[in-house]
Amino acid sequence: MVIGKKYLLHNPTFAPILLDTLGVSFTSSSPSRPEVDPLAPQQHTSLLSSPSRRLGAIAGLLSGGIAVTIGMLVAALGTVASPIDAVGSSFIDRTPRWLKTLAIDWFGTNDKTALRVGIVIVLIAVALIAGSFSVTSPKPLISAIIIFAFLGALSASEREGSNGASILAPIVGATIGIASAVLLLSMLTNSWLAASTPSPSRVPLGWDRRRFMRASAAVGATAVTAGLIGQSKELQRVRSTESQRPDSLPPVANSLPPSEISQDVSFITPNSDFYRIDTTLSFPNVNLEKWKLRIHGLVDQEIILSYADIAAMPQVEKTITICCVSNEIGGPYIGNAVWQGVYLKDLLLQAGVKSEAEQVFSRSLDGWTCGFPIEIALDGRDALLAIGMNGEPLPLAHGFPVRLIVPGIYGYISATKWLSEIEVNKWSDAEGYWIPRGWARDAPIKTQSRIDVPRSGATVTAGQTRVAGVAWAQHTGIQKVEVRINDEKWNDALLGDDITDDTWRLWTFDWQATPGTHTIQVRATDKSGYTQTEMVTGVAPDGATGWHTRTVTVA
Ligand SMILES: Nc1nc2c(c(=O)[nH]1)N[C@H]1C(S)=C(S)[C@@H](COP(=O)(O)O)O[C@H]1N2
Ligand SMILES: [Mo]
Repeated sequence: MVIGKKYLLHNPTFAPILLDTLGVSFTSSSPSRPEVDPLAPQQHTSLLSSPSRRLGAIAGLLSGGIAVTIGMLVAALGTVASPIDAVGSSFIDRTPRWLKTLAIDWFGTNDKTALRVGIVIVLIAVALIAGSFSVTSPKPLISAIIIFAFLGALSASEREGSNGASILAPIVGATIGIASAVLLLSMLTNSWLAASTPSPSRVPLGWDRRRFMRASAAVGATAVTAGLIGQSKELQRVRSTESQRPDSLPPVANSLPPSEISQDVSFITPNSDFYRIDTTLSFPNVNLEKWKLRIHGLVDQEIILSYADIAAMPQVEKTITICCVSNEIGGPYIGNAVWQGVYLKDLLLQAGVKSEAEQVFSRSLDGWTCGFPIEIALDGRDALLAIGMNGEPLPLAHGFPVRLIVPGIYGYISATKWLSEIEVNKWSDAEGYWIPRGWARDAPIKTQSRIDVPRSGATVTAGQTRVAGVAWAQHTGIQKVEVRINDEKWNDALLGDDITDDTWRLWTFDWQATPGTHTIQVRATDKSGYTQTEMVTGVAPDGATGWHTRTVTVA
């Protein structure tokens, strides 16, 4: 683009050809334009309108860019989400179910990066177009900047934890953006006027052009600098949250047996490999000293706990497999970890749950909410207020300082990360984040199984071949796993240790592989006697069903 810009500036006659080459056409010019005096009255409009639009687009890009990066900088200084992330979060909140499912299908856990990239592409496109239409009057570009600033401020105002800086960021950004737009466009208009006034000397045009370029460079450099400072402030913010994580966890009362070792599939999912699903674009601010968990609502007495209070309570360690309702058959959004913390039930009993209570409704520092039946919290299962994951304090991505872990129900109704509040209430009092978005209110985890080995796309050599994977039916337990090849008879797989009913079970099956293409299928039977249905359903509204099938080629 820089080359294009220079080229256009120095060769106005050639501009339409270049624009055509770039696929941008503002004039109906033909490449074989006859040699004419470029300043002849009947020619100069068509000749010069193209390059000036191009320059307008550059002015649009630069002033839009500086508006965004100054907005990012102000937001970072105020330790709030950047205007882009605020708009992104508002977009996430309004994403219809089909689009959310599509985004996860296409981009997986990169869906947030995809969203950010999408927003930036829209901004760039609008800036270029608005700029190109602003050569004669800056109104289109100024309007576009104001509209986006308004969107940014509106989105920021609906974010949990937003403050003055959230609203100030898009306003300051827009002000600088508009000033830059006016500055650059006025120079463009001047150069345009200079160019269209036949003059024996081209000096005024050259002078204006150089000024425009210098001003553009200054705006561009300021934008990049602001962006870089904003980015480093944001990294600093995340690091400062990270630095509040204690070095170690308080000791636990129970100790778990060493976990099963398998070459094929890991029983415990390391934190670095653990799936991450949430609606958060940037980690919420955590101030560990000030952090308080409030347990209130339909209880006899409200409880307020600090992190130190929770850490001082008797600690338990439980191995629990959690999974996401958006996990397709065979999908990766499931993980098994050793969670450390305190029993949720103890705290609820301490608060005294009133008989009319129906729902344990929780809220996070980023404003996300969910709720599950009070019976599940009280029926004796290992529902935890967790502070540790696999021997270390909860990582930021997994909910530091405190999260909920409830065996047997999907994460979207139970596993609140960055927990801030638990309210015991009635179903009619509040709905969790995903419920009005079309997901089921009650969502026990469905019995499922997955083939992990042979990995998809792996080349298998004929002979004895290890087929392996995991099967889960949290809080019911896995009783049997069967494997079949090419729709033949089902064979019992060998099951790994039955640690508790709340974890997945590893399984293996030794297969005499013969050359050719084969399908491998798996199905699990849980301890209630239920065998996974063959019927394939999608993830919405309460989890996918069907048998995981993998096709392999044996050489
Ligand atoms: N604050 C917050 N907590 C949340 C979510 C969220 O979007 N925000 N997503 C939930 C969902 S849908 C799942 S499946 C689990 C995932 O936990 P993980 O990211 O630690 O694997 O967290 C739950 N807790
Ligand atoms: Mo989820």
